[in-house]
Amino acid sequence: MSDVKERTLVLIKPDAIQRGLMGEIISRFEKKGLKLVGCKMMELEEALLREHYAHIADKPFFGGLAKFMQSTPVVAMCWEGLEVVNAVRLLCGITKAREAEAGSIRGDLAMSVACNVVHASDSIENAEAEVSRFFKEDDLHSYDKSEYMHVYAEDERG
Ligand code: 3AN
Repeated sequence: MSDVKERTLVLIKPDAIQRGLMGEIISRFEKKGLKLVGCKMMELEEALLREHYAHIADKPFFGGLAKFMQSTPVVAMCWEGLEVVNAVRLLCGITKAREAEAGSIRGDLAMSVACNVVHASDSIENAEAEVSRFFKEDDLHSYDKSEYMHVYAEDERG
C-alpha cells in the first residue's frame, strides 16, 4: 500500500533568507502538491548543528559551514507526501548548486556548494531522524488536503 504520509525535513538556509527566497522555495514544494505539516523559524544551537552535520563534522569545511548556518535563523519544514524524500531531493537538485539541473531549486536559484539555499533529508531513515530532531510530535499537524483528490490517483492515496 502506498504511504502518502511519508515525511521529510527541509531547511531553508541563511543565504536564502538573506536573498529573499523563502516564498519562492516554499512555493516550489506547494506547487508540486506536497503537504506542509510543520514549519518554524529557529536558530541552530551548537548541539543541534553538530548532530545534524555529524556525517561531515571532520571535514575541513565544517567550521565555515557551522558559522554560515548560524548566521541567521533557518526555516525548518516538514513536508509530507508519497515517496516525498526522493521527490524533494529531486526538486532540490545536487549539492553543488552551479551544476544542479536547471528547473531544480538549487539549479535555478544558487551557484555555491555551501550556499545552496536548502537542506533536504537524503534517505527515509535520515528523514525520520531529522524530522524528530527538529520537531516535537506536537508541532506536526495532521489535516486533509482537498487537492489530494487531484494530486494523486485513488490507488496512490492509500
Ligand atoms: P546535501 O545537503 O546536499 O545532502 P551533504 O550532506 O553532503 O549535502 O553536505 C551537507 C552540507 O555541507 C551541504 N549542503 C553544503 O552546504 C555543505 N558542504 C558539502 N560539501 C561541501 C564542500 N566541499 N565545501 C563546503 N561546504 C560543503
